[in-house]
Amino acid sequence: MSFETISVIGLGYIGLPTAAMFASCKKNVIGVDVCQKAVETINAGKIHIVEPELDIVVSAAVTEGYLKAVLTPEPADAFLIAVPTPFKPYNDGDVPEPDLSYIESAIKAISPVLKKGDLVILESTSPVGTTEQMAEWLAIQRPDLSFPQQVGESADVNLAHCPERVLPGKVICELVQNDRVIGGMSARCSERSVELYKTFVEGECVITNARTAEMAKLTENSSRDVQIAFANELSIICDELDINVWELIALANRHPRVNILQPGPGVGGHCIAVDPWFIVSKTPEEAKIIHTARLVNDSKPEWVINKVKLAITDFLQANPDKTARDITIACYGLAFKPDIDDLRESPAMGITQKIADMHVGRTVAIEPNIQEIPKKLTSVELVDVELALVEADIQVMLVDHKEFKCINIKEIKFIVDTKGVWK
Ligand code: SAJ
Repeated sequence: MSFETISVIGLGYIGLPTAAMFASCKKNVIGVDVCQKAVETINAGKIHIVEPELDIVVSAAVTEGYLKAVLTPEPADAFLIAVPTPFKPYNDGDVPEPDLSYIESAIKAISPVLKKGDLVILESTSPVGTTEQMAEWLAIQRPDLSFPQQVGESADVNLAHCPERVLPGKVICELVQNDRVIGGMSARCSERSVELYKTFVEGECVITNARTAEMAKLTENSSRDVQIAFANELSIICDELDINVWELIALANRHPRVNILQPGPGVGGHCIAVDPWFIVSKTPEEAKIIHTARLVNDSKPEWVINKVKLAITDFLQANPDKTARDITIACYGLAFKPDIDDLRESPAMGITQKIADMHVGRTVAIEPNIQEIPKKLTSVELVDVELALVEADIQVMLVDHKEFKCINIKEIKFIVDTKGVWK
């Protein structure tokens, strides 16, 4: 059975590009989102998120009539679920627990329009066991249909987990070129999912089971988190031992089998700082390194703030005629990583706000990728590099944007450089 109509539930950073890619291959795509504004924006051929090239693909898909957005699901041959999997509210020090309520709502929303022969794919990053849970929810909603956990290969509806793995900023290119992990609940579920993705995926579609596919995605991001934690721990050790950590890592990486990542002010974004907790919350006794890496990376912003406090003390010792009120602190970069405008879950944002809260003098931020200071950042002015270099007494490097790499800081004495840009 071929896929003529494809529905994508959740039109965010992953769902919208995925919907647009199917539509660009002349499939009829029905995008579903609970946000009326997003639906209207997409139907006008525009986009509500920032991602290079996405505007062109969406505009063409809507104009040619292959993509439409709606609030309520309509019948389709395949449903891809790309909704958020955040944490439930938790207290400091507790292990965050995943909140699957968006997936449950999506399942309940598609249930009435589901029919024999349909394929349902979970794309959202999810704890191990979620695809099986999804199958149970569907079976409760639609007792008239059969599912793989009940009858295996002969199920009326096929189910699979196929995690997205694209890098924000390179989504369109990576959607096409990356290999895909396809975890079907039966061999038939996997085969049909491969057939669907082969519409636009040029990478290899590698088949496994649903649980392994879920764990594969969590493992990829946990691996990166653990490696960044190693680099962050090295940066703290080297600071103590008066060693330049960037020189050290460059030297160690000359070994043919060593590849250490880069330290920074902490780990941001929606994925790497989140997904490892899905492993830790399932297997708290066993996931020791993964848990510790999270704690190491989460504690780095506090370490940076302490460095800024030391820089203030050093400045006042060197300038006894001045008080803290006279000091201007410049924070370079607010985004969660270089050369993007995405401020979500950014350690640089948190650090800048904490500096502004603790410091009695002026705090300025330099972020070449945004036009105005975000509303949630209070008592911080947005300035350009030139002004910061002239007026600030302490320079705090938080994000290695390309614009910052050519700054000449030879004359500047009071620096906290978390990215090794001014090493
Ligand atoms: N970071 C460092 N040091 C490094 C590399 C990164 O401190 O050497 C920091 C960044 O500054 C940033 C954070 O880590 O704050 C995350 O950035 P990232 O570029 O590592 O990853 P994301 O969150 O943009 O995207 C990741 C990707 N996963 C991997 O590279 C394993 C992407 O492929 C996933 O699709 C995405 O998570 C996701 O959706 O899960």
